[in-house]
Amino acid sequence: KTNTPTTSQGAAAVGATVRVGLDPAALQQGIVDHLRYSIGQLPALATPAHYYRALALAVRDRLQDRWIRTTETYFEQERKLACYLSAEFLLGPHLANNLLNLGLEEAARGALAALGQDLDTIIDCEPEPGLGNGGLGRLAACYLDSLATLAYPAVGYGIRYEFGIFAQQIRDGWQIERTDKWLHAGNPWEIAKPDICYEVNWGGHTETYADEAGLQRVRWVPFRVVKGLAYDTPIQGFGVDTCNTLRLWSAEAVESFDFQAFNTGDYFEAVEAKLRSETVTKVLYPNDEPAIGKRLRLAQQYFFVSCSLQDMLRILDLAGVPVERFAERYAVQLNDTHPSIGVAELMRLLIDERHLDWDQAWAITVAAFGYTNHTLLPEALETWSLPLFRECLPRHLEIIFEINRRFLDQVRARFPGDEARVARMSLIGEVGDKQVRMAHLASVGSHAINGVAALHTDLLENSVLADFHELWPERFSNKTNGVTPRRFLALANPGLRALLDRTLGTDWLVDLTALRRLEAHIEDPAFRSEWRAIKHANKRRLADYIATQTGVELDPNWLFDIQVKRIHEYKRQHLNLLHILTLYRRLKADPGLGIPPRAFIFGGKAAPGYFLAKRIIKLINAVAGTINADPEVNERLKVAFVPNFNVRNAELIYPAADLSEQISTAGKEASGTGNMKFMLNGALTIGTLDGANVEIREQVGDENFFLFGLTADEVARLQRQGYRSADWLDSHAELRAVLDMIGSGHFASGDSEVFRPLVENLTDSDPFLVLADYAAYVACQERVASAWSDPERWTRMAILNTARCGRFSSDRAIREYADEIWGLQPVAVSAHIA
Ligand code: 6GP
Repeated sequence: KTNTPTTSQGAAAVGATVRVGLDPAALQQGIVDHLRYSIGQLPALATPAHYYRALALAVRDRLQDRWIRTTETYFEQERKLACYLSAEFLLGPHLANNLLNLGLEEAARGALAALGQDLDTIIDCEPEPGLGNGGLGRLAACYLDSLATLAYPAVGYGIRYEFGIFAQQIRDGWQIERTDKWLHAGNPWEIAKPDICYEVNWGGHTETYADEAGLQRVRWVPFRVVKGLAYDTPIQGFGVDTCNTLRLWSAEAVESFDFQAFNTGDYFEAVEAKLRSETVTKVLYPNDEPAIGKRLRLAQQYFFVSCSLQDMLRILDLAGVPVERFAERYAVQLNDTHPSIGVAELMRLLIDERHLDWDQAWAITVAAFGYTNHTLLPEALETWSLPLFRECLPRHLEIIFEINRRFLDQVRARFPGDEARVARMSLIGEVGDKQVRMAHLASVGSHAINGVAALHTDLLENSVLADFHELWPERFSNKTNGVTPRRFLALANPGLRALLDRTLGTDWLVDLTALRRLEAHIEDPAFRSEWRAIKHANKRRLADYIATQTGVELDPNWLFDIQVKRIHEYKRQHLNLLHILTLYRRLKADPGLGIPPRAFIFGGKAAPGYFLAKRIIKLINAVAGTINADPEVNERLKVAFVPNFNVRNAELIYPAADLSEQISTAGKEASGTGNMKFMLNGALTIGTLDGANVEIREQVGDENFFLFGLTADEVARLQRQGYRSADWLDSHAELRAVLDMIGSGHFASGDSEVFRPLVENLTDSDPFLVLADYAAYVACQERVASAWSDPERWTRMAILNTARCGRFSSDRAIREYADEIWGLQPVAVSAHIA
């Protein structure tokens, strides 16, 4: 494969050449036309934002034939389709990615230049579709990119949130949340499909009735009905004609319901009911763990899953395929438990609406669904209180009870007399208030269950889902995460891309293992110096961005030590801080201390209600304020917090890193994907044996990875024995001094209250064993410093990181899902119309 896409001429008409031509002149005409006919803007008054929309529309025109042809091909060829159900898709900006995938970058640059515009400025005008929180949502986006690039027939199904993840501002060191109005100026990438819409019930009760044949059936009489409307976004593969669909559902009130209220004259009640319906897709929940008991969250989950399953059934009907063959035509993947209500919903649709019998419906359901787990944190395992669930989804609760009854019979038959096991495995938790356990529903209803890194799958099989693994070992497998090299290398790091293209050719873009061939150049000093120059330029670019965002000036010659990810205790941004403060104290005591200058860069959002995470952000900023202003240390240490970490600035951050911080408590980070993005861009990792770090280290070699800390087993053992953080304090005077310094108000103008909860959390309980890993971490950072002092050695290690990251392509991961879970074959799409 090459990265030159075929020229597509959807319609044979001459006009189409102008409309969708890929040369700069045709593209320029497209931009001018859209500026005039779609946007209605005088060229003389057009701002870059207008040009952005005009270019986006012109690019969408050029996707359109491929998009339609892809849909048509899938329909004609009657092949299996993967349906990726996810409450989150953290896509990031589309424009640059689509230009790359269509091979249109140079044409766009030329067309805009002819119009007196600069492509990079135009690209920066795109508001980012941030329809996700972090790892799970971004993984879904990488998987869509790989599915299209590898020509797999696939649809992403999700929610068209009107407000995506909040925009983070830093004020006085604290995180402030601002609503993300990403749709404010319209969204040129989506196409509304108002004729693709479904009704979704909510609340009410069920009743039985006899059908024409006299059979007893169940009818759901809802309290409320909401309509779901499809909005489609093209997902263009790289260098191929495949252009898949991301279908997001938006909630709308059902007219007939308004009319009832209008007729009874209650105008305001009617309008309020309409507003209530439409709040379902208003906003993304900004937590990376469930918002306990939030009815609206359950409504969102059920809403998008029901629309998606009804859509699959409609398409099956259109194709004339009997519903009995559902699982031959669809592989439905549950991205964590958020869509797991789908198991009960498909059963309801098949039994109540299509009148299949239970056994047949169940066989179809289990054959169709697969479940990916993304976390072991107990607080992140979704449950719904039984009374709430019954009130919202009465029919589903009946179905879940019946699934459970049959399932527990199976458990009892297999493990007679083991009622403790039955209680542990039940879909209904009875500890305290009764709850529906969504991970159990997903596990029972899926033929395949997977974790997202080798260690995580192992822990899943031996802890959270151990009983299920014992019952059905064949259902379990590992699918280590991956990331797309198109966005996170080609787009994010144009300097490195050019070097790779020149050195290796371009096949690395679709076969990341080709980067192995870089190893042949590692002993070439000219190559290494080119490598360093690229990294230096990337660091300059990030330093400029940070200076404009925060006022902090960083020197690209310093070691860039970066931790970007959601702020969470288990990810241990505070362990990183303890190291910084250790250096700070050492420098204050001995200004001549020989440590290499380092810039510590942080970024990440905290869930708005996560008290300690928000204090960690405040502490990072407070430490930054003190250190950056102190001439005794600021020639060796600087600290910066990049506000509003998102996909766009991530693309500036990963390529600029020398050191990647992956320092979670072992056993807590399911995989991590940021770790892979850093590696791809030649950063070295300092990390624990957690998540995919384990596999990264295997790939790159022990000698090229800075390992420290307790293993998952050691963590578990310590916690079983009763971990006492005080033990670690007593044995370490430097640690004690650092904590005292934080507690004293040294970084808070003498205010000893603001960081007290953080310090007490560590000294009193330390649930994530920060203190236990502190000494090993500081020692490991000394090894980092000494490696850094030898630039040639460091560069060799950096090159090896890029060279050996092939396994972490989302292309590899998607092939594994397709082969081992979905039974999915690629389908070549050709946009040529004869
Ligand atoms: C995340 C995990 O925390 C991260 O380790 C993993 O790389 C990522 O999923 C993709 O698999 N989990 C979530 O974001 C989440 O919300 C429920 O889990």
